[in-house]
Amino acid sequence: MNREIAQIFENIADMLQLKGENIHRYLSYRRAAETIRDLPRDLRAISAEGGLTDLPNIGKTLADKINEYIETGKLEFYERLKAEIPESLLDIMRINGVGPKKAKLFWDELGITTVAELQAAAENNQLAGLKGMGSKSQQKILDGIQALSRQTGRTPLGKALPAAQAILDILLAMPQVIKGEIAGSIRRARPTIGDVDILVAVQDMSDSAPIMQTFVSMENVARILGQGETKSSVELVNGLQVDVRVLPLARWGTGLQYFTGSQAHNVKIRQIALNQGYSLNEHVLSPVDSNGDIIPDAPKLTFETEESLYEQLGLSWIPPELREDMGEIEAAQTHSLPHLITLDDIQGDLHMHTTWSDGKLSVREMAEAAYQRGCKYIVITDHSRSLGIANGLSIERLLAQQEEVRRVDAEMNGKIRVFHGTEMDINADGGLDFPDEILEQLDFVIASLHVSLRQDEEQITRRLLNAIQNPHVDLIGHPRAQQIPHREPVKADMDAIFAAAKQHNTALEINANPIRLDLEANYARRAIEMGILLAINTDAHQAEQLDLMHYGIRTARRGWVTPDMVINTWDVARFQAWITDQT
Ligand code: DGT
Ligand code: CA
Ligand code: CA
Ligand code: ZN
Repeated sequence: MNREIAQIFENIADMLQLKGENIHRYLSYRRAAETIRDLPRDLRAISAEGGLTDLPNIGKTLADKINEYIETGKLEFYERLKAEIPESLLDIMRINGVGPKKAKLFWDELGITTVAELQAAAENNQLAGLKGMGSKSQQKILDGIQALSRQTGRTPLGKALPAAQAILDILLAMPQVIKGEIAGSIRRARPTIGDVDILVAVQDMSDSAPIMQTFVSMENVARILGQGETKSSVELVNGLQVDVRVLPLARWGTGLQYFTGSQAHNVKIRQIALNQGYSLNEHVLSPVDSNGDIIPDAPKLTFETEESLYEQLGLSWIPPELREDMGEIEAAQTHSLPHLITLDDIQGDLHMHTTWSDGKLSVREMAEAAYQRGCKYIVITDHSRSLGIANGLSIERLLAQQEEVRRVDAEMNGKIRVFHGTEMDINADGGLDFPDEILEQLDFVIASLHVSLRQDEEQITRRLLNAIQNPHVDLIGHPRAQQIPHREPVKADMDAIFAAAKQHNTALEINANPIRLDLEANYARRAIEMGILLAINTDAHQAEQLDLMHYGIRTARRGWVTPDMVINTWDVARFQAWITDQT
């Protein structure tokens, strides 16, 4: 109880400071938070004795607030503040080099409410021109964000994968390199990455030295951690560690299998090999005797491909995203692995923003960009009215937008279909941001949580259930509302949510933006096992973000998702029939 209240007072102090309130006002909350944090006794006991106002830094007003929280589990004042100020701004304030004044400046000037948005703005050089800012202070903020993510120790897949690909491309361009692959947790598409593992194959190990020299001489290398014939490691200037391994082509299969992991998967694979009379390491399969000792003169088996290695062990080749010892080995033994979704299966994208709310392109430009990427249909889903910071649409603007969407749909002349929807906020009290008579005029309705994400499990669950049960809501957007790596998922009763989604035929999103990847794989897997439909969407705010779809696909594959369960793999006729059916 003490810790909870101290945290709330701390947040209130930050929010008041952000609002530019009088220093005495917010300091009184901050000092009270400190007092409470250091208290040796539970506030409830002190309150019961009527002793709250005897505590240092706590007067009548704050004592009343403490009592309110003890009695109701809530603080009206705090709830009001949260409705006014996005909580995610507090994370921004806490970045080294930001603070409340700048957080407010970025919010006012650029509508920035999350660390990820701040990072994007800094990377696009949007902060440097603001009042009191410059390119130096902009860089300092980027460093602060970097430091924050280093604290978690893991790098988001969305950062690690492009960095790894750029290095691999440099190596693949070398004449000595026959082929190469990103291995490790990136290949398995974990949402966060410890370090980058890259493998390259050569005809002969004498080709290794120039490859390693090129690798450690890259301009973004901050430190060389090791340089050898088979393995070199560096730390990049952004803090990411990269291991490159060189192996002979003849042993590519065993090497790639081993360094893809996961460790748990490999342990079980080695046991299967042992049961068949072989010892498996990253190089070869070696015949063993009945004691499990390697038979010295027996010929060793090498594998140029993973497929041939798995086949030797009696297994189907296992897609890397499944290699977590979550049942994939048993399924490979009976050759009953699922037929996983691929990027090619995707025909539509059901979640994107335009200049009507916080996107960068017009409806027409979005349609063109999606068409160029091979999309057969899209839904325009701008934010709804209560999300003022994202320039959410009033009912009037929503209806005006519908006319524009209809016009663009006609202009595109069947090359791509353009549907009209909304990404409607699920408000803090659980209410939906548009009334039913408006929703029923839309082709497709997404409902999403954006505010009051730190509510307790019961409140969050009630909000989600309320949206799922509404007959006009087709999809819950990023259901867990996490942001990688800074923001934890909301607390919610996922069993209840899945049961309701099943009952009401409401689909759940896998949001493909690598900051979200939400639903996470394990929940996606449970959802499809229950027969709940999914949609994998980019949530693009600009053209390039339409290219993020593959992250959603990777996440879906980690969740054993097959194409038939994903509504935007359907052709436009089937999709249209489904949304019409949904009322
Ligand atoms: P990370 O880097 O923490 O995101 O996760 P991974 O899976 O990339 O782990 P990493 O970089 O330590 O090693 C890459 C792969 O190499 C790992 O998935 C499995 C394999 N591996 C590394 N060390 C061991 C080990 O001691 N035993 C086994 N069985 N496999 C290992
Ligand atoms: Ca790794
Ligand atoms: Ca590694
Ligand atoms: Zn969105």
